[in-house]
Amino acid sequence: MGLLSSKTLKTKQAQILLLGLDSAGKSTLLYKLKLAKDVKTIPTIGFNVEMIQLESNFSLTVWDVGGQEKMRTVWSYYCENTDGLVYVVDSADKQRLEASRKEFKHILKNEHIKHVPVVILANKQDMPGALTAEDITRMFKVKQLCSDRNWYVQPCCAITGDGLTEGFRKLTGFVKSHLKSRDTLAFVKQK
Ligand SMILES: Nc1nc2c(ncn2[C@@H]2O[C@H](COP(=O)(O)OP(=O)(O)O)[C@@H](O)[C@H]2O)c(=O)[nH]1
Ligand SMILES: [Mg+2]
Repeated sequence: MGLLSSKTLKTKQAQILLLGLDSAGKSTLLYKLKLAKDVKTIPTIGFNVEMIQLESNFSLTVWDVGGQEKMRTVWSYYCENTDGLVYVVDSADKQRLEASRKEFKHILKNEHIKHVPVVILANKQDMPGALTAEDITRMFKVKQLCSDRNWYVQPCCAITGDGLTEGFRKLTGFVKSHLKSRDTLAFVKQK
């Protein structure tokens, strides 16, 4: 009991926002990561929240807010206190890539997530004709839009789980260094 609580105390927690258009695969990948098995998802109403721990002393609380049009208007409210952003793209849905790019660009303008690291998940790589991570990097102008922060574009398939752990490991690394520099800045300001 004592051991358990001291261990829990030492575990750092980061808040992660999981965004992307509806049907991009957010809920599927969250539960794939969490349960490591396929689950049937229903469109997210309100939000799902899950704790993902890839390292012994660091856990991510991942908020899946839902991507339907009416939910997109509230994305910005969730940006406060966010330490990392995961943006999921349906790489095979060419008709909605432009809409996805617009939402991505819009969310990055939010004051609360300035400098917050971003991992884009180029999901549905199993689908024929899916755009590659490189295609999406280029189309979304990620280099340009994310020049003030750490970013990475990870190809993945939420159904099989391919690429998911890699993407979240990358994010964990980014978030750790982001928190460290934020803490240092706060310390310097305090002095
Ligand atoms: N082929 C394929 N289908 C996927 C993948 N990820 C999610 N889906 C499917 O896409 C649909 C929407 O997924 P969901 O997780 O509900 O999307 P959300 O609205 O972003 O939460 C579901 O039918 C999923 O089974 C993937 O990597 N490949
Ligand atoms: Mg969902």
